[in-house]
Amino acid sequence: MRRNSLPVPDMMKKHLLAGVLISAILIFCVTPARADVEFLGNATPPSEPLTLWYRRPAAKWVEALPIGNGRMGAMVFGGVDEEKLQLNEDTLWAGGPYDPVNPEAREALPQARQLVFEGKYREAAKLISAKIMSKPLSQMPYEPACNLILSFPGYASVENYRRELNLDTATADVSYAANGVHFSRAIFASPADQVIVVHLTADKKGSISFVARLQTPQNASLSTEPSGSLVLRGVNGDSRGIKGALKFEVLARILKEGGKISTNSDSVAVTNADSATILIAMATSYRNYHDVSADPGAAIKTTISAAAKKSPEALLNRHIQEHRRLFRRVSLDVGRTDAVQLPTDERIENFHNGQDPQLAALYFQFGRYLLISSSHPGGQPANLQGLWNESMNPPWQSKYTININTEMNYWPAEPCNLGECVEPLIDMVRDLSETGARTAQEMYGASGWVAHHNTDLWRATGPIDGPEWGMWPTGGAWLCDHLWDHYEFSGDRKFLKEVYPVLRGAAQFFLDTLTEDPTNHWLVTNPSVSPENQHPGGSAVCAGPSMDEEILRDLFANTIKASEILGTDEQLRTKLGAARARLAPLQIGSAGQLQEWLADWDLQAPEIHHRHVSHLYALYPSWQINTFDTPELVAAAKKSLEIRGDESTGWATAWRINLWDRLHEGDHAKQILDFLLSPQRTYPDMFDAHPPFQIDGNFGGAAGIAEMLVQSRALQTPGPTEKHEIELLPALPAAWPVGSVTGLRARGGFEIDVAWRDHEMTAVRIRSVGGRAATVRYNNRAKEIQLKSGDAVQLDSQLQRLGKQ
Ligand code: FUC
Repeated sequence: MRRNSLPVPDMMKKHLLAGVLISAILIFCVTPARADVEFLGNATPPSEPLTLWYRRPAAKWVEALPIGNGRMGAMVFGGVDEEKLQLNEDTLWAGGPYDPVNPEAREALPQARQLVFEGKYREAAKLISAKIMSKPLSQMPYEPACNLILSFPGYASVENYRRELNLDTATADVSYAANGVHFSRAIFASPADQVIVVHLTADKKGSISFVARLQTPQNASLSTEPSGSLVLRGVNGDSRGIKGALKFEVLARILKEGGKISTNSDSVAVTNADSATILIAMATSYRNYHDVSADPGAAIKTTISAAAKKSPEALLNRHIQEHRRLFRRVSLDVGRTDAVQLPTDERIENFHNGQDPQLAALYFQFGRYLLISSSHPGGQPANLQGLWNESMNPPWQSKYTININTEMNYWPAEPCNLGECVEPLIDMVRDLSETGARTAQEMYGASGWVAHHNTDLWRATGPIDGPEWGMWPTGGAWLCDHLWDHYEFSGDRKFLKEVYPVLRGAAQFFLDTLTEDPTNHWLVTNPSVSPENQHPGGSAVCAGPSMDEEILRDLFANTIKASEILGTDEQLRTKLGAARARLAPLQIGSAGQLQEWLADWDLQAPEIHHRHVSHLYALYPSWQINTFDTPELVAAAKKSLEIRGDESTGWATAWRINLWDRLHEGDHAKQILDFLLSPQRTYPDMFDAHPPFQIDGNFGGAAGIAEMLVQSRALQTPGPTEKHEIELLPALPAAWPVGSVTGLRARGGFEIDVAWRDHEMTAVRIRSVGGRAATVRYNNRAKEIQLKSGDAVQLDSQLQRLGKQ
């Protein structure tokens, strides 16, 4: 991979010396070399309670604050001598279009299957390693674009410094006073105008001076434009033999009121301005996974010119309006104490004291904020770090790990009323159904499509990393849950019709590849793994791990249901029904646990506390195990959870919260949430510590809080009829005796506001979005409701009607 090279274009060379001299003088004038700034006085806490805030600039990346418009993101450090915005663009990944399928795979598969069925797992893994794994063995990393650095005149001391991220306005603000002048910085990534805006103001005219530069680890060249713009043009990195095929461009235009602006070869200086605004736009040549012919320069020039015509206030207003359209749909109140007056890092340190319920609400809304900021229609889905990554070689390439992590990213989306934010994921699944059809054909000789345990910008679908991780054919099938759920939560039949071929293709692959297990004659996946968990046979490679059978039970049921609703594919429906009946059933093992594998291996596996709890997919996110219909399996799932333990990596901890919610054990779930929100699993900027940073824990944690308050499911009744159930406060923790939530969504297309006091529900308002019927449950009571789309009903604690609205 090429890094740290900043070739200087020829035309610039002759101006270089002069440029360096001017730049040195400017930097010297406005940035005296200074060690530490002294921070005096205590800023007052922000008035908006949904704010993360701090008394010092960020010293580390996981202290910086994330902003994003779904496509472009920045981590804002908020320094006094120097502001740093670490910038990302969501299509800037290494490599170019590629097909990783191993041409030897298809021939080797029957032998691998045979070895697995004979119990020769190590030999199977060896063969898979040699002949079946993809080439290259890894996928492409997500990469940073550059840093914007603003060097300010130094100060020996500043007063009342405050750095914050207001979740309601989606702005990062910095303010302080120095030499009697009060300075403010507002930074936001606008989805409305497709620019990142840095707006610098002071309460005394002529006080704004700084030098702006861009720095990058990419192979790129920097230039400036006399109008006061910084321009970075580069190409993405190569990786694992796949050549970088993307061009990218960053444009930062600096505008000021009053004072002077001067430009040299690699920086722009503003001196003694009254205010200044920096507009940043970024783009790559990526059009889609097989087309990299877009013109990034043309696109961003137009964007910046349009934004420059608007005042900073207008840009801010348009940004806030678009953000609030989504953000304000849901409110959560679980109590508030004086702890809200403290900076966020101190609150995280103290959370274990149990005196700060509002921090859980802040964490919940931060999860929603992160999803809005990292997954906007038209952009890429949220990856392992959402949108925010500073490294050319991030952990797990910051890609899409689809054996849990990407799915978890989207767990809060539908219940937390952010259905639009799922669109990038749906688009990705559509792409995967194309690339995965090639993989299905070339690798397995099968119809339909398949994706293994990871994918990247190029929608690679082959098995990677090694058999223990990658030999898992069920990633695409699991992603299909999110397509079905998007329908369930909205009732949008047009959408269902559009994505039905994707569901059908995923199911068809398994009709072609499921194999009869010689002992029980069940239809099983082979070769596969129970994600990343070794069994006692010396490998993770196996046949029919419980998770696969569970995912396929849902995929087949949802495809059957969709075909019934759409009145199509009757024959396929029959085939799917027959295959579904022959999948391996859920089994209870000798310790009373839910079996993770076909054999009762759980207690002999090398890592009984393993972070993945794949077999518990049946309890959450699926509803195959639930407190209403399957009491024995509920007990078995609980036993498995107890064996696994509560504390794990970030996302694995978050999964456990949702699982205990489904067991209706809110106090247990809350105890795990307390661990997730401790400094061991939450960084000062509230990013989830896997560790290192991985965003799935944030999203899984937010989903876990929603699931304490409202749960909903679709009953799989045969035929085109649809039946739904909504449970109110199913796992309310005792620690939150009073509270309310508004705007949560339920399957069947409902919007729910619910309030409680003394641990009891006081009232619920249910508004229909999809016009379907549902059973509402609270405690042991149930009530049938049937509302027209747009109508609402209010019920009391006895589920008696309070009046129609
Ligand atoms: C899976 C997990 C790891 C990590 C990685 C990105 O492999 O087992 O914990 O989250 O994905």
